[in-house]
Amino acid sequence: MADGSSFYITTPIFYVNDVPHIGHAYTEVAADVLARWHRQAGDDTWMLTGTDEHGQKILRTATANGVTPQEWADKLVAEAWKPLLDTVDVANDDFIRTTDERHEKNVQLFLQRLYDAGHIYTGEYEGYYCVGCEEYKQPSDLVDGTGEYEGQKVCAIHSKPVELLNEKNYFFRMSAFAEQLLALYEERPDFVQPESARNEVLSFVRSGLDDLSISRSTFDWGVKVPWDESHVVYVWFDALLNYITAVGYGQDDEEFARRWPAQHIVGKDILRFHAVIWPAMLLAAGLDVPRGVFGHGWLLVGGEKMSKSKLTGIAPVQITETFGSDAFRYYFLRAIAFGQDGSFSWEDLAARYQAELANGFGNLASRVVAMITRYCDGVVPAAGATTEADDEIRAIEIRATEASLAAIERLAPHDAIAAVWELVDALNGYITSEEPWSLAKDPDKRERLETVLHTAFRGLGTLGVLLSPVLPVATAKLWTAIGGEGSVADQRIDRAWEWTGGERVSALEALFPRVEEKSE
Ligand code: ME8
Repeated sequence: MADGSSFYITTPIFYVNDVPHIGHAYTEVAADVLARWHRQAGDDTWMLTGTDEHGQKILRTATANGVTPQEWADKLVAEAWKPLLDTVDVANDDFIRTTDERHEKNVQLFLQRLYDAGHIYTGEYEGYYCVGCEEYKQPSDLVDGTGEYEGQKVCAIHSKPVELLNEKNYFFRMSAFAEQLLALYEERPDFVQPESARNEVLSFVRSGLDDLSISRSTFDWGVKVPWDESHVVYVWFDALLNYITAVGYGQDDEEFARRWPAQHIVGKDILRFHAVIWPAMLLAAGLDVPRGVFGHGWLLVGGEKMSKSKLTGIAPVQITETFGSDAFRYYFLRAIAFGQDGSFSWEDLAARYQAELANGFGNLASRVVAMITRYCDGVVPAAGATTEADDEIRAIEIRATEASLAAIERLAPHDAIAAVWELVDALNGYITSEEPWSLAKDPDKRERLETVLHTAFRGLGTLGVLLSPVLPVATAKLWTAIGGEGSVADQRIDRAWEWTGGERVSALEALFPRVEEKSE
Protein backbone atom coordinates (compact mmCIF):
# COMPACT_ATOMS: atom_id res chain seq x y z
CA MET A 1 0.00 0.00 0.00
CA ALA A 2 1.02 3.61 -0.58
CA ASP A 3 3.48 2.87 -3.35
CA GLY A 4 1.24 3.39 -6.35
CA SER A 5 0.68 -0.33 -6.77
CA SER A 6 -2.49 -1.66 -8.30
CA PHE A 7 -5.43 -2.36 -6.03
CA TYR A 8 -8.53 -3.80 -7.71
CA ILE A 9 -11.48 -4.54 -5.44
CA THR A 10 -14.87 -6.01 -6.29
CA THR A 11 -18.29 -6.63 -4.78
CA PRO A 12 -20.47 -9.52 -5.90
CA ILE A 13 -22.69 -8.64 -8.83
CA PHE A 14 -26.21 -8.65 -7.46
CA TYR A 15 -29.23 -10.49 -8.81
CA VAL A 16 -31.78 -8.11 -10.23
CA ASN A 17 -34.74 -10.27 -9.27
CA ASP A 18 -35.56 -7.79 -6.53
CA VAL A 19 -34.55 -4.47 -4.99
CA PRO A 20 -31.56 -4.11 -2.63
CA HIS A 21 -31.73 -4.26 1.15
CA ILE A 22 -29.19 -3.14 3.74
CA GLY A 23 -27.24 -6.41 3.41
CA HIS A 24 -26.34 -5.51 -0.18
CA ALA A 25 -25.58 -1.93 0.83
CA TYR A 26 -23.29 -3.29 3.56
CA THR A 27 -21.15 -5.13 1.00
CA GLU A 28 -21.02 -2.06 -1.24
CA VAL A 29 -19.98 0.22 1.62
CA ALA A 30 -17.29 -2.15 2.89
CA ALA A 31 -15.69 -2.43 -0.54
CA ASP A 32 -16.03 1.32 -1.09
CA VAL A 33 -14.35 2.22 2.21
CA LEU A 34 -11.44 -0.12 1.46
CA ALA A 35 -11.17 1.33 -2.06
CA ARG A 36 -11.27 4.93 -0.86
CA TRP A 37 -8.61 4.23 1.75
CA HIS A 38 -6.32 2.68 -0.86
CA ARG A 39 -7.03 5.50 -3.32
CA GLN A 40 -6.07 8.07 -0.71
CA ALA A 41 -2.93 6.08 0.06
CA GLY A 42 -1.86 6.63 -3.54
CA ASP A 43 -2.60 3.16 -4.89
CA ASP A 44 -3.75 2.68 -8.48
CA THR A 45 -7.23 1.76 -7.27
CA TRP A 46 -10.21 0.36 -9.15
CA MET A 47 -13.54 -0.57 -7.62
CA LEU A 48 -16.03 -2.67 -9.55
CA THR A 49 -19.63 -3.51 -8.78
CA GLY A 50 -22.56 -4.52 -10.95
CA THR A 51 -25.52 -6.79 -11.61
CA ASP A 52 -26.09 -10.46 -12.38
CA GLU A 53 -28.92 -10.63 -14.87
CA HIS A 54 -29.10 -14.08 -16.45
CA GLY A 55 -30.48 -17.38 -15.18
CA GLN A 56 -33.72 -18.92 -14.18
CA LYS A 57 -34.37 -16.75 -11.15
CA ILE A 58 -34.45 -13.54 -13.20
CA LEU A 59 -36.33 -15.22 -16.05
CA ARG A 60 -39.07 -16.41 -13.68
CA THR A 61 -39.39 -13.02 -11.98
CA ALA A 62 -39.64 -11.22 -15.31
CA THR A 63 -42.21 -13.69 -16.64
CA ALA A 64 -44.29 -13.35 -13.48
CA ASN A 65 -44.25 -9.58 -14.06
CA GLY A 66 -45.24 -9.88 -17.70
CA VAL A 67 -42.07 -8.43 -19.21
CA THR A 68 -38.96 -9.81 -20.91
CA PRO A 69 -35.95 -10.54 -18.69
CA GLN A 70 -34.00 -7.77 -20.44
CA GLU A 71 -36.78 -5.25 -19.76
CA TRP A 72 -36.95 -6.39 -16.17
CA ALA A 73 -33.20 -6.10 -15.68
CA ASP A 74 -33.07 -2.65 -17.31
CA LYS A 75 -35.79 -1.40 -15.02
CA LEU A 76 -34.28 -2.79 -11.81
CA VAL A 77 -30.78 -1.56 -12.66
CA ALA A 78 -32.02 1.95 -13.41
CA GLU A 79 -34.55 2.23 -10.60
CA ALA A 80 -32.95 0.27 -7.80
CA TRP A 81 -29.39 -0.96 -8.18
CA LYS A 82 -27.65 2.12 -9.57
CA PRO A 83 -29.52 4.46 -7.20
CA LEU A 84 -28.32 2.31 -4.28
CA LEU A 85 -24.79 3.54 -4.97
CA ASP A 86 -25.87 7.15 -4.49
CA THR A 87 -27.90 6.30 -1.43
CA VAL A 88 -24.84 5.06 0.43
CA ASP A 89 -22.30 7.22 -1.41
CA VAL A 90 -20.29 4.57 -3.20
CA ALA A 91 -17.58 5.91 -5.54
CA ASN A 92 -17.23 2.87 -7.82
CA ASP A 93 -15.06 3.17 -10.91
CA ASP A 94 -17.17 0.86 -13.06
CA PHE A 95 -20.51 -0.93 -13.08
CA ILE A 96 -20.78 -4.12 -15.08
CA ARG A 97 -23.96 -5.87 -16.17
CA THR A 98 -23.80 -9.45 -17.36
CA THR A 99 -25.93 -8.39 -20.33
CA ASP A 100 -23.20 -5.95 -21.46
CA GLU A 101 -21.72 -6.87 -24.80
CA ARG A 102 -18.17 -6.58 -23.38
CA HIS A 103 -19.15 -9.28 -20.93
CA GLU A 104 -21.16 -11.71 -23.07
CA LYS A 105 -18.66 -11.88 -25.89
CA ASN A 106 -15.72 -12.52 -23.58
CA VAL A 107 -17.60 -15.15 -21.58
CA GLN A 108 -17.86 -16.98 -24.89
CA LEU A 109 -14.18 -16.44 -25.58
CA PHE A 110 -13.22 -17.81 -22.16
CA LEU A 111 -15.47 -20.83 -22.54
CA GLN A 112 -14.21 -21.61 -26.03
CA ARG A 113 -10.63 -21.51 -24.75
CA LEU A 114 -11.45 -23.97 -21.98
CA TYR A 115 -13.27 -26.20 -24.47
CA ASP A 116 -10.36 -26.14 -26.91
CA ALA A 117 -7.95 -27.00 -24.09
CA GLY A 118 -10.02 -30.08 -23.17
CA HIS A 119 -11.40 -28.89 -19.84
CA ILE A 120 -15.03 -29.34 -20.91
CA TYR A 121 -16.98 -32.51 -21.74
CA THR A 122 -20.60 -33.62 -22.20
CA GLY A 123 -22.27 -35.39 -19.32
CA GLU A 124 -25.51 -36.04 -17.57
CA TYR A 125 -26.54 -34.86 -14.16
CA GLU A 126 -29.43 -35.42 -11.84
CA GLY A 127 -29.73 -33.43 -8.66
CA TYR A 128 -31.68 -31.04 -6.49
CA TYR A 129 -31.52 -27.47 -7.75
CA CYS A 130 -32.26 -24.35 -5.69
CA VAL A 131 -33.34 -21.53 -8.00
CA GLY A 132 -32.80 -19.00 -5.18
CA CYS A 133 -29.12 -19.98 -4.99
CA GLU A 134 -28.93 -20.96 -8.68
CA GLU A 135 -27.05 -24.04 -7.52
CA TYR A 136 -27.32 -27.83 -7.35
CA LYS A 137 -27.50 -28.87 -3.71
CA GLN A 138 -26.08 -31.90 -1.94
CA PRO A 139 -28.54 -33.77 0.32
CA SER A 140 -26.46 -32.50 3.27
CA ASP A 141 -27.24 -28.88 2.22
CA LEU A 142 -30.99 -29.44 2.69
CA VAL A 143 -33.11 -29.13 5.82
CA ASP A 144 -36.68 -30.11 6.75
CA GLY A 145 -39.24 -27.54 5.65
CA THR A 146 -41.72 -25.94 8.03
CA GLY A 147 -45.13 -24.28 7.60
CA GLU A 148 -46.38 -24.61 4.02
CA TYR A 149 -43.32 -26.74 3.16
CA GLU A 150 -43.78 -29.21 6.04
CA GLY A 151 -42.71 -32.70 4.97
CA GLN A 152 -40.49 -31.41 2.13
CA LYS A 153 -36.72 -30.85 1.96
CA VAL A 154 -35.86 -27.18 1.53
CA CYS A 155 -32.72 -25.11 0.85
CA ALA A 156 -31.10 -24.11 4.16
CA ILE A 157 -30.52 -20.56 2.91
CA HIS A 158 -33.82 -19.81 1.17
CA SER A 159 -36.14 -22.15 3.15
CA LYS A 160 -37.85 -23.03 -0.15
CA PRO A 161 -38.22 -26.45 -1.81
CA VAL A 162 -35.56 -27.57 -4.29
CA GLU A 163 -36.36 -29.01 -7.73
CA LEU A 164 -35.18 -32.39 -9.00
CA LEU A 165 -33.47 -31.76 -12.36
CA ASN A 166 -32.02 -34.20 -14.83
CA GLU A 167 -30.10 -32.75 -17.74
CA LYS A 168 -27.55 -33.52 -20.39
CA ASN A 169 -25.08 -30.71 -20.03
CA TYR A 170 -21.56 -29.55 -20.59
CA PHE A 171 -19.27 -30.09 -17.63
CA PHE A 172 -16.13 -28.33 -16.45
CA ARG A 173 -13.49 -30.79 -15.25
CA MET A 174 -13.16 -28.99 -11.92
CA SER A 175 -12.12 -32.08 -9.98
CA ALA A 176 -8.78 -31.97 -11.81
CA PHE A 177 -7.88 -28.80 -9.89
CA ALA A 178 -8.40 -30.01 -6.33
CA GLU A 179 -4.69 -30.54 -5.64
CA GLN A 180 -3.70 -27.17 -7.07
CA LEU A 181 -6.38 -25.46 -4.99
CA LEU A 182 -5.23 -27.13 -1.80
CA ALA A 183 -1.65 -26.08 -2.57
CA LEU A 184 -2.88 -22.51 -3.13
CA TYR A 185 -4.67 -22.36 0.26
CA GLU A 186 -1.55 -23.80 1.86
CA GLU A 187 0.92 -21.42 0.23
CA ARG A 188 -1.22 -18.33 0.69
CA PRO A 189 -2.95 -18.56 4.07
CA ASP A 190 -4.54 -15.12 3.44
CA PHE A 191 -6.10 -16.18 0.14
CA VAL A 192 -9.40 -16.91 1.87
CA GLN A 193 -10.30 -14.71 4.85
CA PRO A 194 -11.35 -14.66 7.60
CA GLU A 195 -9.95 -17.80 9.22
CA SER A 196 -13.43 -19.37 9.62
CA ALA A 197 -14.04 -18.98 5.89
CA ARG A 198 -10.67 -20.49 5.07
CA ASN A 199 -11.42 -23.51 7.25
CA GLU A 200 -14.79 -24.03 5.60
CA VAL A 201 -13.26 -23.92 2.14
CA LEU A 202 -10.39 -26.22 3.12
CA SER A 203 -12.66 -28.89 4.50
CA PHE A 204 -14.97 -28.62 1.49
CA VAL A 205 -12.16 -29.17 -1.01
CA ARG A 206 -10.48 -31.85 1.11
CA SER A 207 -13.73 -33.85 1.08
CA GLY A 208 -13.39 -34.14 -2.72
CA LEU A 209 -14.36 -31.97 -5.68
CA ASP A 210 -16.96 -32.90 -8.29
CA ASP A 211 -16.99 -31.64 -11.84
CA LEU A 212 -19.33 -28.73 -12.47
CA SER A 213 -22.33 -28.60 -14.79
CA ILE A 214 -21.82 -25.36 -16.71
CA SER A 215 -24.66 -25.22 -19.23
CA ARG A 216 -28.44 -25.44 -19.32
CA SER A 217 -30.72 -26.31 -22.21
CA THR A 218 -34.22 -26.04 -20.73
CA PHE A 219 -34.39 -22.24 -21.03
CA ASP A 220 -32.51 -19.68 -23.08
CA TRP A 221 -31.97 -16.59 -20.89
CA GLY A 222 -28.19 -16.55 -20.80
CA VAL A 223 -25.00 -16.40 -22.83
CA LYS A 224 -25.07 -18.97 -25.64
CA VAL A 225 -22.49 -21.74 -25.50
CA PRO A 226 -20.37 -20.81 -28.54
CA TRP A 227 -20.08 -24.30 -30.07
CA ASP A 228 -23.65 -25.37 -29.23
CA GLU A 229 -26.26 -22.63 -29.28
CA SER A 230 -28.94 -24.92 -27.87
CA HIS A 231 -27.28 -24.39 -24.48
CA VAL A 232 -26.81 -21.30 -22.37
CA VAL A 233 -23.94 -20.88 -19.91
CA TYR A 234 -24.73 -21.70 -16.26
CA VAL A 235 -25.45 -18.39 -14.55
CA TRP A 236 -22.67 -18.67 -11.95
CA PHE A 237 -20.03 -19.57 -14.52
CA ASP A 238 -21.16 -16.52 -16.50
CA ALA A 239 -21.35 -14.24 -13.46
CA LEU A 240 -17.91 -14.98 -11.99
CA LEU A 241 -16.30 -13.97 -15.25
CA ASN A 242 -17.50 -10.37 -14.74
CA TYR A 243 -14.42 -9.76 -12.63
CA ILE A 244 -12.18 -10.14 -15.66
CA THR A 245 -14.46 -9.06 -18.51
CA ALA A 246 -14.86 -5.69 -16.77
CA VAL A 247 -11.12 -5.02 -16.82
CA GLY A 248 -10.30 -5.85 -20.39
CA TYR A 249 -10.07 -9.66 -20.55
CA GLY A 250 -10.17 -10.60 -24.24
CA GLN A 251 -10.19 -7.02 -25.46
CA ASP A 252 -7.60 -4.83 -23.75
CA ASP A 253 -4.53 -6.75 -22.61
CA GLU A 254 -2.86 -3.68 -21.15
CA GLU A 255 -5.83 -2.82 -18.97
CA PHE A 256 -6.17 -6.43 -17.90
CA ALA A 257 -2.51 -6.66 -16.90
CA ARG A 258 -2.79 -3.38 -15.01
CA ARG A 259 -5.83 -4.40 -12.91
CA TRP A 260 -5.96 -8.14 -12.46
CA PRO A 261 -5.88 -9.89 -9.96
CA ALA A 262 -8.63 -8.56 -7.69
CA GLN A 263 -9.46 -8.65 -4.03
CA HIS A 264 -13.01 -10.00 -3.86
CA ILE A 265 -15.40 -8.95 -1.10
CA VAL A 266 -18.39 -11.29 -0.87
CA GLY A 267 -20.96 -12.45 1.64
CA LYS A 268 -20.14 -15.81 3.21
CA ASP A 269 -23.13 -17.37 1.40
CA ILE A 270 -21.19 -17.31 -1.85
CA LEU A 271 -17.77 -18.17 -0.57
CA ARG A 272 -17.40 -21.52 -2.34
CA PHE A 273 -18.15 -20.02 -5.72
CA HIS A 274 -15.39 -17.46 -5.22
CA ALA A 275 -12.79 -19.48 -3.35
CA VAL A 276 -13.19 -22.82 -5.14
CA ILE A 277 -14.97 -22.66 -8.51
CA TRP A 278 -13.58 -19.30 -9.58
CA PRO A 279 -9.87 -20.01 -8.95
CA ALA A 280 -10.33 -23.42 -10.61
CA MET A 281 -11.74 -21.68 -13.71
CA LEU A 282 -8.81 -19.27 -13.74
CA LEU A 283 -6.25 -22.04 -13.30
CA ALA A 284 -7.82 -23.91 -16.22
CA ALA A 285 -7.52 -20.79 -18.37
CA GLY A 286 -3.90 -20.22 -17.33
CA LEU A 287 -4.74 -16.90 -15.62
CA ASP A 288 -3.70 -15.60 -12.21
CA VAL A 289 -5.97 -16.53 -9.32
CA PRO A 290 -7.51 -13.62 -7.34
CA ARG A 291 -5.46 -11.59 -4.86
CA GLY A 292 -7.84 -12.82 -2.18
CA VAL A 293 -11.42 -13.63 -1.25
CA PHE A 294 -12.91 -12.13 1.88
CA GLY A 295 -16.21 -13.60 3.09
CA HIS A 296 -18.02 -11.12 5.32
CA GLY A 297 -20.80 -12.04 7.72
CA TRP A 298 -24.55 -11.66 7.41
CA LEU A 299 -26.83 -8.99 8.73
CA LEU A 300 -29.32 -10.97 10.75
CA VAL A 301 -32.96 -10.40 11.56
CA GLY A 302 -34.32 -12.51 14.38
CA GLY A 303 -31.17 -14.64 14.20
CA GLU A 304 -31.64 -15.39 10.47
CA LYS A 305 -29.99 -13.92 7.38
CA MET A 306 -31.85 -10.80 6.27
CA SER A 307 -33.27 -11.65 2.88
CA LYS A 308 -35.42 -10.45 0.04
CA SER A 309 -37.18 -13.78 -0.31
CA LYS A 310 -38.08 -13.94 3.39
CA LEU A 311 -39.34 -10.34 3.31
CA THR A 312 -37.04 -9.34 6.15
CA GLY A 313 -35.10 -6.81 4.07
CA ILE A 314 -34.83 -3.21 5.24
CA ALA A 315 -34.34 -0.66 2.43
CA PRO A 316 -31.14 1.38 2.81
CA VAL A 317 -33.08 4.67 2.37
CA GLN A 318 -35.07 3.90 5.49
CA ILE A 319 -31.83 4.50 7.37
CA THR A 320 -30.20 7.17 5.25
CA GLU A 321 -33.24 9.47 5.06
CA THR A 322 -33.12 9.88 8.84
CA PHE A 323 -29.45 9.47 9.68
CA GLY A 324 -27.68 10.27 6.40
CA SER A 325 -25.35 8.13 4.29
CA ASP A 326 -22.29 8.81 6.46
CA ALA A 327 -24.01 7.34 9.50
CA PHE A 328 -24.99 4.24 7.52
CA ARG A 329 -21.41 3.73 6.41
CA TYR A 330 -19.99 4.37 9.85
CA TYR A 331 -22.46 2.29 11.77
CA PHE A 332 -22.22 -0.95 9.83
CA LEU A 333 -18.46 -0.86 9.54
CA ARG A 334 -17.84 0.16 13.14
CA ALA A 335 -20.41 -1.95 14.94
CA ILE A 336 -19.73 -5.25 13.15
CA ALA A 337 -16.26 -6.80 13.15
CA PHE A 338 -15.73 -7.40 9.43
CA GLY A 339 -16.11 -11.14 8.84
CA GLN A 340 -18.63 -11.71 11.61
CA ASP A 341 -22.43 -11.68 11.56
CA GLY A 342 -24.22 -8.71 13.07
CA SER A 343 -27.74 -7.81 14.09
CA PHE A 344 -29.11 -4.46 13.09
CA SER A 345 -31.04 -2.49 15.67
CA TRP A 346 -32.49 1.03 15.41
CA GLU A 347 -31.66 1.64 19.09
CA ASP A 348 -28.01 0.74 18.64
CA LEU A 349 -27.76 2.86 15.48
CA ALA A 350 -29.39 5.87 17.19
CA ALA A 351 -27.18 5.47 20.26
CA ARG A 352 -23.95 5.33 18.26
CA TYR A 353 -25.08 8.19 16.05
CA GLN A 354 -25.61 10.38 19.08
CA ALA A 355 -22.63 9.32 21.20
CA GLU A 356 -19.94 8.78 18.57
CA LEU A 357 -20.85 10.85 15.53
CA ALA A 358 -22.79 13.79 17.01
CA ASN A 359 -21.18 14.13 20.46
CA GLY A 360 -17.81 12.64 19.59
CA PHE A 361 -16.70 13.84 16.18
CA GLY A 362 -19.36 16.44 15.24
CA ASN A 363 -19.16 18.30 18.51
CA LEU A 364 -15.37 18.33 18.46
CA ALA A 365 -15.42 19.92 15.00
CA SER A 366 -18.02 22.54 16.03
CA ARG A 367 -16.17 23.41 19.23
CA VAL A 368 -12.78 23.89 17.61
CA VAL A 369 -14.14 25.97 14.74
CA ALA A 370 -16.30 28.04 17.10
CA MET A 371 -13.41 28.77 19.48
CA ILE A 372 -11.08 29.87 16.69
CA THR A 373 -13.89 32.11 15.39
CA ARG A 374 -14.54 33.57 18.81
CA TYR A 375 -11.09 33.91 20.32
CA CYS A 376 -9.00 34.51 17.18
CA ASP A 377 -11.45 36.16 14.75
CA GLY A 378 -11.41 33.04 12.61
CA VAL A 379 -7.66 33.18 11.93
CA VAL A 380 -5.86 29.97 12.80
CA PRO A 381 -3.23 30.87 15.41
CA ALA A 382 0.40 29.72 15.31
CA ALA A 383 1.72 27.40 18.00
CA GLY A 384 4.07 28.60 20.75
CA ALA A 385 6.10 26.36 23.04
CA THR A 386 4.54 22.92 23.30
CA THR A 387 3.82 20.81 26.36
CA GLU A 388 3.68 17.07 26.90
CA ALA A 389 -0.05 17.13 26.23
CA ASP A 390 0.46 18.70 22.79
CA ASP A 391 3.20 16.20 21.94
CA GLU A 392 0.91 13.39 23.00
CA ILE A 393 -1.71 14.56 20.48
CA ARG A 394 0.94 14.48 17.78
CA ALA A 395 1.95 10.95 18.80
CA ILE A 396 -1.68 9.81 18.64
CA GLU A 397 -2.11 11.36 15.17
CA ILE A 398 0.83 9.31 13.92
CA ARG A 399 -0.44 6.19 15.63
CA ALA A 400 -3.97 6.63 14.24
CA THR A 401 -2.61 7.10 10.72
CA GLU A 402 -0.34 4.08 10.85
CA ALA A 403 -2.65 1.75 12.74
CA SER A 404 -5.60 2.50 10.47
CA LEU A 405 -3.58 1.86 7.33
CA ALA A 406 -2.31 -1.41 8.75
CA ALA A 407 -5.88 -2.42 9.63
CA ILE A 408 -7.08 -1.64 6.10
CA GLU A 409 -4.24 -3.73 4.72
CA ARG A 410 -5.56 -6.73 6.67
CA LEU A 411 -9.14 -5.97 5.59
CA ALA A 412 -10.28 -4.90 9.04
CA PRO A 413 -12.18 -1.61 8.54
CA HIS A 414 -13.69 -1.85 12.06
CA ASP A 415 -10.17 -1.77 13.52
CA ALA A 416 -9.20 1.10 11.23
CA ILE A 417 -12.13 3.19 12.45
CA ALA A 418 -11.39 2.30 16.07
CA ALA A 419 -7.77 3.41 15.57
CA VAL A 420 -8.93 6.77 14.22
CA TRP A 421 -11.45 7.14 17.00
CA GLU A 422 -8.61 7.08 19.48
CA LEU A 423 -7.74 10.49 18.05
CA VAL A 424 -11.35 11.75 18.28
CA ASP A 425 -11.43 10.80 21.96
CA ALA A 426 -7.94 12.16 22.63
CA LEU A 427 -8.78 15.55 21.10
CA ASN A 428 -12.00 15.80 23.07
CA GLY A 429 -10.10 14.92 26.26
CA TYR A 430 -7.38 17.44 25.38
CA ILE A 431 -9.87 20.28 25.00
CA THR A 432 -11.67 19.35 28.18
CA SER A 433 -8.48 19.34 30.21
CA GLU A 434 -6.82 22.37 28.58
CA GLU A 435 -10.00 24.47 28.95
CA PRO A 436 -9.38 27.05 26.22
CA TRP A 437 -12.41 29.02 27.50
CA SER A 438 -10.55 29.56 30.82
CA LEU A 439 -7.26 30.39 29.07
CA ALA A 440 -9.15 33.00 27.02
CA LYS A 441 -10.07 34.90 30.15
CA ASP A 442 -6.43 35.50 31.14
CA PRO A 443 -4.35 37.73 28.82
CA ASP A 444 -1.14 36.19 30.25
CA LYS A 445 -2.22 32.83 28.87
CA ARG A 446 -2.70 34.02 25.32
CA GLU A 447 0.21 32.00 23.94
CA ARG A 448 -1.03 28.84 25.61
CA LEU A 449 -4.55 29.44 24.25
CA GLU A 450 -3.16 29.81 20.75
CA THR A 451 -1.03 26.70 21.04
CA VAL A 452 -4.00 24.65 22.25
CA LEU A 453 -6.26 25.90 19.46
CA HIS A 454 -3.53 25.33 16.89
CA THR A 455 -2.99 21.77 18.10
CA ALA A 456 -6.72 21.02 18.15
CA PHE A 457 -7.12 22.55 14.69
CA ARG A 458 -4.34 20.44 13.22
CA GLY A 459 -5.79 17.35 14.86
CA LEU A 460 -9.15 18.13 13.31
CA GLY A 461 -7.63 18.36 9.84
CA THR A 462 -5.84 15.06 10.35
CA LEU A 463 -9.15 13.53 11.40
CA GLY A 464 -10.87 14.94 8.32
CA VAL A 465 -8.37 13.18 6.08
CA LEU A 466 -8.45 9.92 8.04
CA LEU A 467 -12.24 9.78 8.15
CA SER A 468 -12.88 10.82 4.59
CA PRO A 469 -13.19 7.20 3.32
CA VAL A 470 -15.90 6.45 5.89
CA LEU A 471 -17.61 9.85 6.24
CA PRO A 472 -17.24 11.51 2.82
CA VAL A 473 -20.10 13.97 3.33
CA ALA A 474 -19.21 15.24 6.81
CA THR A 475 -15.48 15.46 6.10
CA ALA A 476 -16.08 17.47 2.91
CA LYS A 477 -18.08 20.01 4.93
CA LEU A 478 -15.41 20.08 7.59
CA TRP A 479 -12.68 20.53 4.99
CA THR A 480 -14.38 23.64 3.64
CA ALA A 481 -14.86 25.06 7.14
CA ILE A 482 -11.20 24.61 8.08
CA GLY A 483 -9.94 26.10 4.82
CA GLY A 484 -8.37 22.89 3.53
CA GLU A 485 -7.00 22.97 0.00
CA GLY A 486 -8.64 21.00 -2.81
CA SER A 487 -10.90 18.12 -1.91
CA VAL A 488 -10.46 16.15 1.29
CA ALA A 489 -10.88 12.94 -0.70
CA ASP A 490 -7.71 13.80 -2.63
CA GLN A 491 -5.51 14.17 0.46
CA ARG A 492 -2.89 11.51 1.11
CA ILE A 493 -4.13 9.40 3.99
CA ASP A 494 -0.72 7.92 4.77
CA ARG A 495 0.46 11.46 5.52
CA ALA A 496 -2.69 12.59 7.31
CA TRP A 497 -0.77 13.53 10.46
CA GLU A 498 1.52 15.87 8.55
CA TRP A 499 -1.35 18.19 7.65
CA THR A 500 -0.41 21.76 8.52
CA GLY A 501 -3.77 23.32 7.90
CA GLY A 502 -5.68 26.14 6.35
CA GLU A 503 -5.37 29.73 7.50
CA ARG A 504 -8.92 30.62 8.43
CA VAL A 505 -12.04 28.87 9.59
CA SER A 506 -15.52 29.57 8.31
CA ALA A 507 -18.98 28.70 9.58
CA LEU A 508 -19.65 25.00 10.13
CA GLU A 509 -23.17 23.64 10.36
CA ALA A 510 -23.68 20.69 12.72
CA LEU A 511 -22.11 17.67 11.00
CA PHE A 512 -24.51 15.25 12.65
CA PRO A 513 -27.66 17.17 13.60
CA ARG A 514 -30.04 15.89 16.21
CA VAL A 515 -32.24 13.27 14.63
CA GLU A 516 -35.50 14.63 16.08
CA GLU A 517 -34.83 18.00 14.46
CA LYS A 518 -34.19 16.39 11.09
CA SER A 519 -37.30 14.27 11.02
CA GLU A 520 -39.61 17.13 11.96
O1 ME8 B 1 -25.40 -14.12 -4.81
N1 ME8 B 1 -26.12 -9.70 5.09
O2 ME8 B 1 -26.33 -12.20 -5.68
P1 ME8 B 1 -27.30 -11.72 -4.52
C1 ME8 B 1 -24.99 -9.32 4.48
N2 ME8 B 1 -25.55 -12.83 -8.08
N3 ME8 B 1 -24.83 -9.34 3.15
C2 ME8 B 1 -25.85 -9.75 2.40
C3 ME8 B 1 -27.07 -10.17 2.97
C4 ME8 B 1 -27.18 -10.12 4.39
N4 ME8 B 1 -28.29 -10.47 5.02
N5 ME8 B 1 -27.90 -10.53 1.98
C5 ME8 B 1 -27.21 -10.33 0.82
C6 ME8 B 1 -25.59 -13.34 -5.73
N6 ME8 B 1 -25.98 -9.87 1.08
C7 ME8 B 1 -24.90 -13.54 -7.05
C8 ME8 B 1 -23.46 -13.12 -6.92
S1 ME8 B 1 -21.00 -12.74 -7.91
C9 ME8 B 1 -20.14 -13.27 -9.23
C10 ME8 B 1 -22.63 -13.30 -8.15
C11 ME8 B 1 -24.95 -9.51 0.10
O3 ME8 B 1 -28.12 -10.63 -5.11
C12 ME8 B 1 -23.71 -10.37 0.26
O4 ME8 B 1 -22.61 -9.69 -0.29
O5 ME8 B 1 -28.00 -12.86 -3.90
C13 ME8 B 1 -24.05 -11.54 -0.61
O6 ME8 B 1 -22.90 -12.27 -0.98
C14 ME8 B 1 -24.69 -10.85 -1.78
O7 ME8 B 1 -25.45 -9.79 -1.18
C15 ME8 B 1 -25.59 -11.79 -2.57
O8 ME8 B 1 -26.31 -11.05 -3.49
